[in-house]
Amino acid sequence: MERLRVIDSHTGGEPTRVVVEGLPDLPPKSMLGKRELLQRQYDRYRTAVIGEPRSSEVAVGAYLLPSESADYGVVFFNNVGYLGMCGHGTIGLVSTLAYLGRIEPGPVTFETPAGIVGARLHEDGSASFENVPAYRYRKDQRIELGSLGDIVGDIAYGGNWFFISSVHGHEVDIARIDALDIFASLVQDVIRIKGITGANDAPIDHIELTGKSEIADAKNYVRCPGGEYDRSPCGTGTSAKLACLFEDGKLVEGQTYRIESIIGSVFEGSIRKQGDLLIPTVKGRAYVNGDTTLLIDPDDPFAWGIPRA
Ligand code: PYC
Repeated sequence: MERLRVIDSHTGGEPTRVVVEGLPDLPPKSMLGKRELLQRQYDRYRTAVIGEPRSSEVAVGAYLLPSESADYGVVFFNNVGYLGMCGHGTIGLVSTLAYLGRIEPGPVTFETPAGIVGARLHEDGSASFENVPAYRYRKDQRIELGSLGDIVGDIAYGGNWFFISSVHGHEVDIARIDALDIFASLVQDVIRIKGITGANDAPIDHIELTGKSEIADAKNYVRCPGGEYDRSPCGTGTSAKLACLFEDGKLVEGQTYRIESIIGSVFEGSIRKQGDLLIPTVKGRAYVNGDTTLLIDPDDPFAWGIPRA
């Protein structure tokens, strides 16, 4: 029987399951190398940890790994593959390390496949992270949706690739979640079919629809690559949005921007300039809600998860 110790948390409603013990040895030094090996040789761990029947499609996983260039290494993954970075997951990871007694309030660094991310556990239990540089790749990209007309938005990077639109004709409200899911899924399909990409042909795998908020500066609906919507305001999506606002002159350096998720949780973000680079900081709060040992029983036909259609 294989055993994996996982710590569960949620950040503004979005779950993160951190694997802290039980993974096989991953010899490559960099997180990019470790991610490639995980993908090629050990993908069954991803489906065992966050797939059904143990977990759910919405969960994001994180392998906590040793790093030579930061305090910890991390590779994030979801129901369909691996992420370059994950903002809510980073906040969840900081809370997980605090729960394990491995960090005190103060700074901590992570090596991710997207680059080094600095984070901080605050005295009040909240956490923030200074992300990899964010940028807008294309402004006002028009996408034709056939009989539904066109949608215009920005293509931007915040550790993952986003198509971000605030003029989409939909109310960003949890009561409209089915319509938002169907619409964003269509936008995602058209983007893929038309070959619209980020820089260096990177797939745009997150769709971000922004609307009005009564408690923050804006409200976010974000569709993730596996078809689930982010319950949090999305840390990498917030980073990409901050870069677009900054480029449009709607946000100045150091100004706090508050963004509400589709379920009402809030992140705060701001931009710092470093030369020509835009460095976003995003702050939120996670709660640890599980400390579990997963058992992989060789007799269990679904020990490694239920294969996705
Ligand atoms: O918070 O960056 C994020 C994120 C990406 C996918 C789900 N959450």
